[in-house]
Amino acid sequence: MLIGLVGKPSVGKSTFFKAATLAEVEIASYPFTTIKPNHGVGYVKVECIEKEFNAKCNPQHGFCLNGKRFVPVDLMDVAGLVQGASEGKGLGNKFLDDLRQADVFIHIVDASGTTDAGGKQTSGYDPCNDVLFLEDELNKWFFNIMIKIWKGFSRKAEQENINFSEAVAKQFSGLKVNENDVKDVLLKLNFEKKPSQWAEAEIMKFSSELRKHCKPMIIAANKADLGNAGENIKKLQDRFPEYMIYPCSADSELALREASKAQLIEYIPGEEDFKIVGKLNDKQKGALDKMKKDVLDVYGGTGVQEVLNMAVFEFLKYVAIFPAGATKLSDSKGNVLPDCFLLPPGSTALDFAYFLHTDFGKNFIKAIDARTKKALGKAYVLKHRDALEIVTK
Ligand SMILES: Nc1nc2c(ncn2[C@@H]2O[C@H](COP(=O)(O)OP(=O)(O)OP(=O)(O)O)[C@@H](O)[C@H]2O)c(=O)[nH]1
Ligand SMILES: [Mg+2]
Repeated sequence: MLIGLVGKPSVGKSTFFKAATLAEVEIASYPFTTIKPNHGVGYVKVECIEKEFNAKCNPQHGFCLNGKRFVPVDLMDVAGLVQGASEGKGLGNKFLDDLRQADVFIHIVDASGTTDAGGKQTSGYDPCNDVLFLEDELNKWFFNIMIKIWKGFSRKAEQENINFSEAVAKQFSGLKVNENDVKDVLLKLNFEKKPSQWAEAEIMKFSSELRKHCKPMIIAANKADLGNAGENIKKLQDRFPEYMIYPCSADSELALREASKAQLIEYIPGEEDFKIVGKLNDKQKGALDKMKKDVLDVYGGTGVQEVLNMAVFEFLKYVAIFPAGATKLSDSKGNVLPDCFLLPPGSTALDFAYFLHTDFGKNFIKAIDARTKKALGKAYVLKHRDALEIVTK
């Protein structure tokens, strides 16, 4: 699973990325601070199952704080996109290319309205424009890739009687397009003409729908700590009811995580409060008080963790699964509940076995629910926070 952070310049993509990963990346108030993409590991937060088993887990990936398990997800922060990027404006197509492998986008917008379309400082900018332009650019990006080869490609598929959805998926596999995505889109559009007869408008419609399907997007309304953000967030939510829109303050999350790393405060990402444990000077104390009053008390958290969780669990509907022996929770090295994995919705016990190891899949006999000790067949559909043992031949 790869989450791409996208948006126009200076909205706080790198700040969000740094807050989520604590990787050292450049952050600045001028546009195009980021040029080369940043890759890092962030975490989604899951209620750990350790308590139910009266145990203390030792995660081998991620970590567990106060019963909250943080499960790794890959994040990518790219250069800012500007209008016309698909035609080469700004930094052009290069970083659209960087986004090819993303499964989902978090579109970071500046909800405070203090950056213009090019990422320069301004006031009173309507963040609704950001949503419209980004959709447009992403759609054109898919369209430009399709249009180049469409005539020849569609004619060949028809002449040779090749399954069209499969052919499109193959051709665009670099964009993580799969056959079912194409089938769903074709069904939805229900065009009468054969693909080789489609006019540009139809190819555009098809490209846009496919983009929406393959690169779905949620919106992080960032800089929620600043002046007009509250009003703008409401405006965004009213104007775009089809989107999940969540307020956040990446800057606050970064400050809290850094203060926590420096052992000045105890803070669990995503919580609405923190505890002072170190010696703070007046400036640090003032900054933390302000954050508490302007962000945590208003929004119930900084929103960064919530946005990541929303993308993975509410939007993509992934489930977190703990491999766990029915009689023993630890692995061969004595690590208790060492792993927690994210699987796509609808995954079965057999999918989970294959996910763990091809041999587990091939030799699958049954799964056992570690809570109830009940046996589950290969078609069992995994539920969020299941704890399962796979029994093999
Ligand atoms: N007040 C406030 N400022 C923020 C927030 N997030 C980011 N900023 C500031 O916004 C400016 C731009 O942040 P970056 O993270 O560099 O933005 P970016 O989207 O990565 O920009 P490019 O790499 O140029 O596309 C910096 O001055 C940040 O400190 C926030 O939540 N609140
Ligand atoms: Mg950046």
